[in-house]
Amino acid sequence: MGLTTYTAPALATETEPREKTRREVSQEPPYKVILHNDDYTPMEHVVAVLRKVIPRMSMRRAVSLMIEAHTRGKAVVHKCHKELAELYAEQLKSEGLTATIEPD
Ligand code: TYC
Repeated sequence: MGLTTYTAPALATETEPREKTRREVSQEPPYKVILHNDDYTPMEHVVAVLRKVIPRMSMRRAVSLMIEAHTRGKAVVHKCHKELAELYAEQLKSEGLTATIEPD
């Protein structure tokens, strides 16, 4: 007979795309945790509290943020979703610091 119909086997690249890989990306709007300066809290206490409250806060970064708040009046110490920002601000305040949150 005539020509044999030849159907190429589907290449891997021609198969149905797999479901999109799901990633752990927050859908929640970011908030800033802001540390404010004051005239009385010892610098060492500010550094210690930052390291106690904010996850993965290095000594170097805590000192730098404390100095920024001390010299400029305030410093953004963390960004995260609103509930967590509220928690960190409350914990900073319960240790005697002044902290607020605001949308990023
Ligand atoms: N200003 C304080 C002092 O001179 C130190 C300080 C720094 C306090 C940062 C609060 O968020 C702050 N002892």
